Amino acid sequence: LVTALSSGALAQDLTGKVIGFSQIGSESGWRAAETSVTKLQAEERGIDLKFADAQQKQENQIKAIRGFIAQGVDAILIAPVVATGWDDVLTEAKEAEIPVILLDRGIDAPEDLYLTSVASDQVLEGRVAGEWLVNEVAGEECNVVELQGTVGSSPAINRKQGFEEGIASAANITITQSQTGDFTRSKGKEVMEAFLKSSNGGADICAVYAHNDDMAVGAIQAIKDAGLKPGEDILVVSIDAVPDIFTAIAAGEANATVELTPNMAGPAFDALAAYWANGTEPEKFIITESKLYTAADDPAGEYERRKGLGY
Ligand code: GYE
Repeated sequence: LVTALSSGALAQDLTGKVIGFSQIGSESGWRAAETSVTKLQAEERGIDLKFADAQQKQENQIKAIRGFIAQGVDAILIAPVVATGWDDVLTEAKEAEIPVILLDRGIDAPEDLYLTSVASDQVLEGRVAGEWLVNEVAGEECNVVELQGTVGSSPAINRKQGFEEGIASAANITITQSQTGDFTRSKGKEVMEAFLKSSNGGADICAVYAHNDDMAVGAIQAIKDAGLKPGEDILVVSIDAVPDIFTAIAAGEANATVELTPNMAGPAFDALAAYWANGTEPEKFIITESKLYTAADDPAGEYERRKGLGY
């Protein structure tokens, strides 16, 4: 089960190590998958994982991290909800000589405050989505509405930038509306409803670009409720590659997604094992793959494969 997600090398035995994990919350299917895969990866190595769910609030994350420091854990994993405001607490961890590894989101802080960061290249993800759309519409006029992720989070900032880069060469494509849907299905639906209302019932929208699949799934529902066909009347492109988007792709209701692995913890634990074994400093940024999937990539099979991987 887990080995299929691992890098290939055998997982190191880290029995006796206590590692704190400050998770953002459970805003999306991808987030839930990351949580379960992290727990499996810890178990596989004998790690005692202390899990803290911050319910989307940075203040809760900071509290949890201070708690881990007070407990004297051996290392701390943090999925940072927003990019700024981490310097003080990370300095405290550094002074306590507890290595910190960032998972899936980046921060604006001096690089010596964390050992490494395991994440996807979020600008690239946006660019891949944008380039897909450029090819798909092949010169036709296309108005795009954008559902952004959590305000101030690195994936929202970077996926916006990347998409803009991806469509920069296409004068026929214009982003007409852009708003946050906070990475959730319910907000994605709500914001899409507003977009549809202010765009002639959706007649003026050619595509929706969502910073994650969950918001895309919400948008698909809103498009159907408005009497239009998602995937045809309005193209749908998003990021994550969670099982539910493959269901939508298989049904012709979504068109493309960019995958990011929920196994960010495996490489993080491997980096810690090497660091503890012989002081090996990992690369500052461990970058996971960003692969595009469309209806041509066996969506039903991809759905099943993920269900077997701990999603
Ligand atoms: O794409 C989204 C989640 O931080 C990269 O957070 C992650 C993003 C992921 O809620 O679904």
